[in-house]
Amino acid sequence: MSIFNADHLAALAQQSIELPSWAFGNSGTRFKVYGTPGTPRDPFEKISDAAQVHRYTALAPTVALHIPWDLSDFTALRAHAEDNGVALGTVNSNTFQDDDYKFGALTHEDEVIRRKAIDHHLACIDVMDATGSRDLKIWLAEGSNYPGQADMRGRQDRLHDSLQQIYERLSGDQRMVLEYKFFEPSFYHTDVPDWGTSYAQVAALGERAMVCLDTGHHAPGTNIEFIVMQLLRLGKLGSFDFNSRFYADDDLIVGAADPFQLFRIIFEVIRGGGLNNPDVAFMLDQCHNVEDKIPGQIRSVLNVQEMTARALLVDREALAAAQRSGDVLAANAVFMDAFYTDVRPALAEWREGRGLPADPMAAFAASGYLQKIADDRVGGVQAGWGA
Ligand code: PSV
Ligand code: MN
Repeated sequence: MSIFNADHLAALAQQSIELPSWAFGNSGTRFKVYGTPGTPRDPFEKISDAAQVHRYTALAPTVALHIPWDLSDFTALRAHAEDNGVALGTVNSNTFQDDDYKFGALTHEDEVIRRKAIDHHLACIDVMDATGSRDLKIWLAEGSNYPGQADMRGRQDRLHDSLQQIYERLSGDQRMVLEYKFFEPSFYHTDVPDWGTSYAQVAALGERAMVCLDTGHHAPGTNIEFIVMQLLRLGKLGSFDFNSRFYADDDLIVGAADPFQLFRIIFEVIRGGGLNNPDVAFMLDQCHNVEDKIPGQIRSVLNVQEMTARALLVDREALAAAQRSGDVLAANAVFMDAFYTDVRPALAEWREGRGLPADPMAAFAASGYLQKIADDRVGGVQAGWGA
């Protein structure tokens, strides 16, 4: 008999995780970006690679784009995605790689530069119209490095005005999600450093503006699942950027550094009604600097699936009873029992029953796809940061 009941299986069958197009390009640190044979040279090849992840896992039906890295003929890119069994997802804006933005973009003191940054976001919404994407994700690299350098209050006011202009351009079911990050590239103050600032800014806009929580964007030791709980409680958790970290914004494979944290986060998602809720997008935001990119993404979505399965196994009734009676150790034991359950054999069996490979990592490795793209993709410039 399976450890999963029908409700668990229905939840697992519905799960979908969006992949970042940039995970398929080369990436690295400020010291070195390593190239890999077969790395995509354009957005079309990135989509082809992303489609492999969905093919072996049935977990990743959409791919997020980054503008301008993925600028292309979006009608053709959309058709290419559909031909490969996936769809285009969240559009990410980029105001962090242009000289004009050294002192800010949506917060800039200079109205000409601020206008340019707003217009970039309006152009991203044009892209969403062409791709059929619902969400515009905004992450801002702005802030300052030295006390006294910037008028922090004035920058919040300009940020509100800029976001308002962008928000007004959204139509239909389009949404904006505002991502926060506590530091980097600015080291003294950041204009959207935490969930509270993101919440304050999006709450001032309206219902279609939400918060994006990137799991790598908090100070070490932060109780991220508390933030998840609070944002769900407030109806403002729009999306996750999943990844894991040992130190700062490491962008490692989700669940690699701290599987227990991922379990705790997903438990709060389930408890708060956020699992398989279209209002809460599950995305990855990762870089594969030293490992193969496609298997890195397969491993990532499987890690999310595995921790979801474990979190679904928490006996919520027993937990509530223990909490009510003040039985600290019993409550903790109920929680830990689910976390320590090895769900891998049951998931493998369930996958096979759905016509999927029991072991997607092994099946992809056996397919020869990595060798094929290494042989086929000769010449051209490999995609990486900046393309
Ligand atoms: C910033 O660190 C971030 O998390 C944002 O989501 C960006 O869009 C992404 O990384 C890619 O640079
Ligand atoms: Mn992110």
